[in-house]
Amino acid sequence: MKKALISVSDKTNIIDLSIFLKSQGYEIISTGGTYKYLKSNNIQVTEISDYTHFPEILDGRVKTLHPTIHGGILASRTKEDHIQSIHNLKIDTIDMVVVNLYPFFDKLNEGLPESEMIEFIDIGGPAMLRSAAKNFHSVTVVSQIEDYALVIKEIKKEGDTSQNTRKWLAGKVFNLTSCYDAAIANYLLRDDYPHYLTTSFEKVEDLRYGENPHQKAAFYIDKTKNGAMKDLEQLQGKELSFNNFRDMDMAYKVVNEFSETCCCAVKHSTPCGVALGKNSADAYQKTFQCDPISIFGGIIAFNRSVDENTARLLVTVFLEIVIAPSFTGEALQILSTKKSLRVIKVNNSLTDSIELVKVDGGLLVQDVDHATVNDFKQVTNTAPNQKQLENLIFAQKIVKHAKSNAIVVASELQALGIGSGQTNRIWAAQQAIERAKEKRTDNLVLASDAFFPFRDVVDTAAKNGIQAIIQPGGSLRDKESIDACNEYNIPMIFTGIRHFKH
Ligand code: 93A
Repeated sequence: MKKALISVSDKTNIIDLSIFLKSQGYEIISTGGTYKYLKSNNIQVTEISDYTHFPEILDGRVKTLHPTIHGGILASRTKEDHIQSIHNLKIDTIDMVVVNLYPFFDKLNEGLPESEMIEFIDIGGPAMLRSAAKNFHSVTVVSQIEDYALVIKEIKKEGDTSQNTRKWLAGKVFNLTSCYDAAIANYLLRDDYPHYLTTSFEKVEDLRYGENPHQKAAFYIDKTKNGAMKDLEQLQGKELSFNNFRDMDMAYKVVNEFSETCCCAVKHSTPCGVALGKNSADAYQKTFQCDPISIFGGIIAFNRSVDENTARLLVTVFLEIVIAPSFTGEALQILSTKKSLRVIKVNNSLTDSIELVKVDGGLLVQDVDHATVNDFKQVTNTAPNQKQLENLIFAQKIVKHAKSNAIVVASELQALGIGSGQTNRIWAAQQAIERAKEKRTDNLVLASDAFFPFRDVVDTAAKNGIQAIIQPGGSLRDKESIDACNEYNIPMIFTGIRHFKH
């Protein structure tokens, strides 16, 4: 008689699977809770303690950790001596293991005390899953509810699961258990060792392709916590691509720098327009003006609801994505006229405290650049006035998100020129100033992601009417730049915080 061991925390659909297995002649063995549940649903089932002749002990901490169970799962059906050994010990082979682990992942966001969290660390479940997965040549292992249907379908059709399916299910087990262990490790180390990272990501979907069509790609989510990109709701439009995810992430991070109403346009992972406004429509218009060319096919993010007026403006341009925390009904109706436009609602705030950079054969881990300027030093004879100061801080928050070397020129809480990704600072400054001046020439301020190695940026800024400068400072030649500012009577402030982004 074939045997299935069923031990599930989440009992969803387990009745259907059990009824099916019974109809196929399986004997079902179950742990306490699962046993009671199946029994109360009139399914004939053997209790684990009757099967092992050993009671569940330590409040269930030890229920399936028994040689009768693991011997029955792990014995190789093709090895004579394995079969002889278990026969001598009166151990029967187990053909299927259906386990759904203690819900450690789900409990992570409930803020339980550590003593309670520890009880959600499943030991026996992963042990059975791993045993069964190792022996996938002979054993079917089911670790996810969504796979019940596949198993039922194959057994119905062929009398058993196929070798390919068993291998796939086994692979998924090790993906799950490594993820599960990583979540536990990250939980225990979270406060004192935040960089002692164990990755705990689960693949949620294959993407059509990666950065380019010949590159395969997929999207993974962090199993250990919530996050903005993890909790997206696509309200309309084409499937999200690899580049879409990256750009959305960046655009959403920019608008989240501000408590005021903000809009950001991103193209090729680079902000090409950012502005604060009286409302979303106003912020969008100002964002659009920064670079009416690059915004074509761009990603637009808001930190406020998108309303009817904003939607009317958005549909006049070809855009890839609009992402926002909410949309009014009227806005959605207007946006729906653009069939392929992806409209994305974000249901979660940004949560990451660390970020990862893959290098060949390794991984770099660092804190997210959450630094904000709340302390700055006036280094010139004159200080920026209040309006200049507001614009300097605005520009400085944007320059943080532009690839280095980066310079942002802004006015009226609107980015007018974003020079980024340049290998020397003066080029970035020239780009930013040139673009800004196409739009306006008064009240311009300039922000730099890193210090000025020479006075050339100040000279160029002065020539082009820049009225105030913000930068980290820290160069050996800071004095040259400060002297230059004083010559031109341009107020400059130092933040002491560099924002390289590579
Ligand atoms: O406490 S355990 O780590 N020790 C075990 O021996 C064991 N065996 C199965 N947890 C164990 N399980 C888990 O119990 C399973 O992974 C499943 O999540 C749960 C099902 O328990 P019940 O059937 O009593 O509801």
